[in-house]
Amino acid sequence: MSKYGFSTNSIHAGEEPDFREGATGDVVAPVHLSTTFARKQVDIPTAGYEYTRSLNPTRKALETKLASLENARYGLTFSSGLAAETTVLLALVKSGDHIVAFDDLYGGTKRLFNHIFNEYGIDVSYVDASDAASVEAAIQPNTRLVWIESPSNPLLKVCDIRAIAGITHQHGLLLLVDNTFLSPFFQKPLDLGADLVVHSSTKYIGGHSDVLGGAVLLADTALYEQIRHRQNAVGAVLSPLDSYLTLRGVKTLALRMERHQQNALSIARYLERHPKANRVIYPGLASHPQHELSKAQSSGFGGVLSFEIKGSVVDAKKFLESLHIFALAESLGGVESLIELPAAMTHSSVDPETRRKTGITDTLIRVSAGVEDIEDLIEDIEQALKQI
Ligand code: P1T
Repeated sequence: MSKYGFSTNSIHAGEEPDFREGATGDVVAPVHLSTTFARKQVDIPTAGYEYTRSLNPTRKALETKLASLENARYGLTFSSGLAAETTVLLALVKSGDHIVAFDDLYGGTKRLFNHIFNEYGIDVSYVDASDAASVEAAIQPNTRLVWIESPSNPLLKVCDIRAIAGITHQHGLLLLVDNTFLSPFFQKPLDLGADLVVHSSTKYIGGHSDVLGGAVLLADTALYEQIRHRQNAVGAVLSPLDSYLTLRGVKTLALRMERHQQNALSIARYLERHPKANRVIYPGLASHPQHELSKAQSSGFGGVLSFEIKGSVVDAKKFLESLHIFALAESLGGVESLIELPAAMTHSSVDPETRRKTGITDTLIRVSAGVEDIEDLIEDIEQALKQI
């Protein structure tokens, strides 16, 4: 583990200047666009590099950096969060296996389970993992993996990662935590007992809504080799230019996360007092059911909150379409504030009955607080709420 702090690692890890003979001492990791690497002798790849799908120096710099930020031994980066998830599943489960998954997950992750892996004989049970006992109750003899997000998307439910890791390991299973919402700055699931962390680095890690990517971080060598083998075999890798953009973005992660959180908390407090808002959900509010747990297992609450418009779907849409600064868009974690209607956008692939059961109502709005001036953000919300 590195002796340096989070910000120091986010800037320097994986990007130490190279002073060897012939090297130029770049302070920023060079972008290695070459798809292939020449060698002098048939049996000896130059510095271990053969072909960019297998290994690329720019991608490796990012993987080293992300591993240091999650206190992981190994990092792998992918062309998207879903590419990371797909590759992990290809490595960890086979036909006849069973997964216990949180019932509140990103809609695309549920689509991957229900529409793709189900067809290959992988069975998934969805449970409310914010109650750790329900995870244990769903374990079957063929269960291989427990898959959670904490906080979850879009309901910001928080799971007791330590407790679930305990249960998972008692049954000889693996625990995967999607840490996209808090980023390693606020939460390090491996330190809490998880076996694997996945990220959509499209979000806070990249931070600027200009690069799609995914990451897997872990400590176990055998698991790492399995996932790396599948990644190379299916080709789900992050490109050199996207690795560079992500390296550039992640250097300011600590600064951004502090501000995202500050703005999210201010917006949540404002909405809690507003007569046209209902059910404001943010783990940083004392009213959140797992506020104390969040404080115990994470060093912050993140930049995403959800709430309901007191009114109809038409009112919710009118509000969203009246905003000037908030972009009405999917995704989260960029410097710009984003807002969306999960039932119609990010979670439209989840069937309406499941949405209703899990609490994703048609008027639920998800906010990704950016890092703009908070006065401008509140004023924008205020004027849009006046339109309904
Ligand atoms: O979009 P992609 O980089 O493939 O990542 C998928 C993904 C995985 N995990 C979580 C928690 C996510 O939120 C996402 C992507 N989510 C959105 C695009 C969204 O607006 O919620």
